[in-house]
Amino acid sequence: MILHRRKLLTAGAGLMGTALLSGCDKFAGTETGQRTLKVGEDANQYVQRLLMSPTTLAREFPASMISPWFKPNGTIDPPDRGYRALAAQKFSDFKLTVDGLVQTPLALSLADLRALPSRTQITRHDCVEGWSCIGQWSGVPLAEILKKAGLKPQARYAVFHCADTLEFEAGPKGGGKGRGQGASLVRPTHPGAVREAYVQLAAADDWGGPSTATEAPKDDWGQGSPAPEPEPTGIPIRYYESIGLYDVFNPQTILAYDLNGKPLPVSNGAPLRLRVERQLGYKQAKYVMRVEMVESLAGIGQGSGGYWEDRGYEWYAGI
Ligand SMILES: Nc1nc2c(c(=O)[nH]1)N[C@H]1C(S)=C(S)[C@@H](COP(=O)(O)O)O[C@H]1N2
Ligand SMILES: [Mo]
Repeated sequence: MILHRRKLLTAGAGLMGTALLSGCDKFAGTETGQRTLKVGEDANQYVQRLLMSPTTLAREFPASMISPWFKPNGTIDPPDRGYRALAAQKFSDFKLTVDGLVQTPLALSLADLRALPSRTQITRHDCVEGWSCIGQWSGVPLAEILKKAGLKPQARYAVFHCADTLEFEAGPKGGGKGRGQGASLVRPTHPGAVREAYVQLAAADDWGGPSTATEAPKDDWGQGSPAPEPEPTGIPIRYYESIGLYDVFNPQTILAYDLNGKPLPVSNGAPLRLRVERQLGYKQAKYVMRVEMVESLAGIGQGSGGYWEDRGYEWYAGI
């Protein structure tokens, strides 16, 4: 196991060395690019911890190496009504919820977040599907937000609840018709298939509702929505991710609001997305609405710590 991981690290180092990566480059064919399932997870995490201290940073790049275009992947335009209403107002009503095992739950506007200490970093994003992009991210270190909220001693993980629904689970009344059932036909099988699933859903009916919506329906982003939307007969399954305290306190772990010096585009996760730079692309949760501190991941989603983790991907996606 450890030898296997060492090979991976060597492959990764070689990749870094060769690369004057000017655009979004393929790294499919490397073992890192193809690693998807839980194989070797323990060894992976073990070696990471052994070789690197908690504050070891991912490589940062000069501005000259920023990719001209940062390829968006997965959800690129959340159809959820609540999100569209926020986007229509340029996120002026957006509030990041910080709750769970904290002393003081918070609701932070973008202005609040921008007033906190910030960090800017130029890093390489590696998607598990075999492409990389270099981008400059600015945002607030997660540690700063949690300093403000105060952790309770039992807190072990940060869970990031996102705005975008990827599929519907049939609800209690989901036996006959409705999108709850149809959605299972277009359930994405891998991150890049999310867009395709949306196109099929959009063709099927008015999923997401009119984009002209001006009023956000009440939505607590994961605390047990009383009125699931946009699907009335199915339970929306939204993207989520999680990291351990080890990564929570890494200085490069930020909630980013700017990409390449400009407010994050919707396609890259506006208004706020996670950057946890020593892990693969799917950990970089976009459209983050809520950070929940928990003691265990057992009660969240299907219990593996993320939407793709619940479908077989590694929780610790170290690169
Ligand atoms: N909310 C949300 N976050 C997400 C995804 C998604 O579909 N929804 N896709 C993930 C994947 S697989 C990747 S590679 C990156 C893509 O980020 P980008 O669109 O800025 O390139 O976002 C990750 N975070
Ligand atoms: Mo990805």
